[in-house]
Amino acid sequence: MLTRRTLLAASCIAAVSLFACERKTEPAQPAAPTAKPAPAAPQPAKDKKLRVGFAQIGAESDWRRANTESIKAEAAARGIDLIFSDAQQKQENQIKAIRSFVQQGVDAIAFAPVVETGWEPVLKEVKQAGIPVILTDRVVDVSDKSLYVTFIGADFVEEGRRAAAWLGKATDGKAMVAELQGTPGSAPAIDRKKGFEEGIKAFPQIKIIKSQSGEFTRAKGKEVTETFLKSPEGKQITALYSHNDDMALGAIQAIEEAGLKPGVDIKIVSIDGVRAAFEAMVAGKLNCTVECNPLLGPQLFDTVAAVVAKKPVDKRIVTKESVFEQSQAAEAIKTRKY
Ligand code: GYE
Repeated sequence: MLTRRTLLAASCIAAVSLFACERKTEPAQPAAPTAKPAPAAPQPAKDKKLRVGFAQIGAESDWRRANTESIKAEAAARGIDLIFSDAQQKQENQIKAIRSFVQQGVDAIAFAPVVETGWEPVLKEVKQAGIPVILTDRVVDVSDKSLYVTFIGADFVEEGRRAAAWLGKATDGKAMVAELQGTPGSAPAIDRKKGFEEGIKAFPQIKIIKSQSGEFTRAKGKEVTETFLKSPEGKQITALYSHNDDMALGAIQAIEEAGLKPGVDIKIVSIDGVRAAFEAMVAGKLNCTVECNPLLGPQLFDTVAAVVAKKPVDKRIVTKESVFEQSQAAEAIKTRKY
């Protein structure tokens, strides 16, 4: 016959965490066979394992993979029950995931919105369910700002300005630029374009002569650069501004295949600061990367803890970042964490 203790032990094995296991064994006092089971004592809130739903965009770039890794590792380190969903670049998949988090009654929902618009209906549902929403990496464009608690992420406009400032300095204010944009409608694509255009105003002889989306991926970055180079204006291109490193790495391949020297014939500046970009700088093929930090896990879960504890948090949490040039790459690569 199965004793109560055996049953508890079995449920412990099934339980995901050791923590949950320890809690379940606590009331396992030898009970008289005739005694009614004691009503479960209400668990103090602090003992409850936090459940957080995270709706990720996908795995389009090294940046994104580092971001996912940071979130998963931090949740595991803190004993948080993370329900992670990968939307494969589709807003509708993110919306579905968010709705399923609501059904599962999570304590908080976090997500990186693939595009800026179209979030009101689902965010209203989440608000009605009383679940706090934390945006990471990208922001949403909603008129009612109470639909989310805070947005943790970089200042993309500033990143674009930094790329422009570097290019102005490196080219003596003269360049014919081809631009690789990120995912259409996404906050980083919109803002990095805006910041760069703003920044080059200080250099009247810097002109954007080609601009198209490479969807933040290496493959698309390569493909679009090939068409840039083959176009009638192709020969005039002296610089490439890419909204992320992955597209720049694809562009480097296209430039080499066209018989040109990336980093020399065409100066390249991109954004993110992933390890592969540092390697390309060490090889002399990329000139500059503007850092954008993907390691948002610790900040995200600090914020979740504060929000769940009903402590006030800032509406906007900006991550700190710098700019790396080719000459700094060999040294800086030693301490890169992504
Ligand atoms: O720059 C790009 C990624 O939203 C900041 O998304 C992020 C961007 C990042 O795919 O590589």
